[in-house]
Amino acid sequence: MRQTWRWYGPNDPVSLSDVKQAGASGIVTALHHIPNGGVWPVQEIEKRKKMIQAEGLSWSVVESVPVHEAIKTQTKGFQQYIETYKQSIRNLARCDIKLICYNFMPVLDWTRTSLDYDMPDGSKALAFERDALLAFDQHILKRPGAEKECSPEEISRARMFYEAMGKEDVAKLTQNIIAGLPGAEQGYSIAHFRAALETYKNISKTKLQEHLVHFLSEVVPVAETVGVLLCAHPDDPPFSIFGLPRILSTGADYAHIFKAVPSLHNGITFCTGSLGVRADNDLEGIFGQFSDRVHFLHLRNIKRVAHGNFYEANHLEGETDMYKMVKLVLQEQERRFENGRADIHIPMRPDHGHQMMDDLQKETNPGYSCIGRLRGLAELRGLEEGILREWKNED
Ligand code: DNO
Repeated sequence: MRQTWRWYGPNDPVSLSDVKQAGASGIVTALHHIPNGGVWPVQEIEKRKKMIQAEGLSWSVVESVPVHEAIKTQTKGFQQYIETYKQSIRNLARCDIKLICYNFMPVLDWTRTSLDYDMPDGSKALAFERDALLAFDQHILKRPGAEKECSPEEISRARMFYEAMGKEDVAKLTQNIIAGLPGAEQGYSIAHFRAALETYKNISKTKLQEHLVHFLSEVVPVAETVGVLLCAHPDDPPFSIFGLPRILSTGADYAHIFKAVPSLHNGITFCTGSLGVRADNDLEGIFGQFSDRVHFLHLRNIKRVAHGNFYEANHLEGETDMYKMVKLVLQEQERRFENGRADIHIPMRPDHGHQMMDDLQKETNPGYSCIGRLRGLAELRGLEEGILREWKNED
């Protein structure tokens, strides 16, 4: 696997030199200063690329070129935003950057309710608690109809959760959910968030799927022409929140878009953490089904707890059997080698490490502190090495 690391650009408290010391060789980044919907200019891409190369690293994956909300809702100007997206793909290809990750989650990118969940070893993790989300939805946001989507038990649990909160807890939960986690293109105020949810009032799951398929049928041919691989990140969490439709949460969801746009340039960012939240997602099965179009890997782990809650576990712990997963990835790489494919080494990155050790005292991007990911990367690298060495010995 190609060992990569997400870097948020020159303002990231984790420097490129830190990344190099962690042992990664590839950088996963984006031009976060270009507003969503704007073309990524060649000059800006080149500038960032040079900065990365100056440290002896290379820009392996773009995460993400964001998809504008107008494209997801097919509202005013969406066709123009699709054209803009195509131009960014062409510009990236001109700079020889050929792997682009994106997501198609309505309104919010990834969502957590707690960013400092206490682990028994003293480190802090990210977590999602359903009662907290419902308490926010029903009592802070006061979304009309929110209660209709819940069972009476859930309604009373959400009320109890809300009633136990102080003013500061309310502010913190609100901030965690709508202010925008690292990598999210947008943060919201309550009023702004309500308005954004309204734009999905008439968008069913089927409609949103149609919008994604339309987007893909436009951009994938361009990607194919210039040799770019696109890879869709799963919904995180992989179920509906705030009554919004979700269309990339299961194997069946991915099968739908691959059937509609079969090109291998239409691929998947295989995120074991996002997909793993659902007990009904058979990760090894889904990987097997789409292995030839897995262009990028997020190898993190989560632990499911009661009531649809989860926290982010250490990379080798949690629900995903990382040993089996990495073995499947390495088998896929062998297949690619045998088939003469150019993209043999699939880029992978550790993800959402715990905040631990010195990082507990520092201002860090939630999920993206240095030491926790360093641990994750080291564990994954060791696992890969062990599997490969064992295979060699068997020969
Ligand atoms: C969170 C990330 C996501 C991801 C985007 C891809 O840590 O996995 O923000 O980058 O959803 O577009």
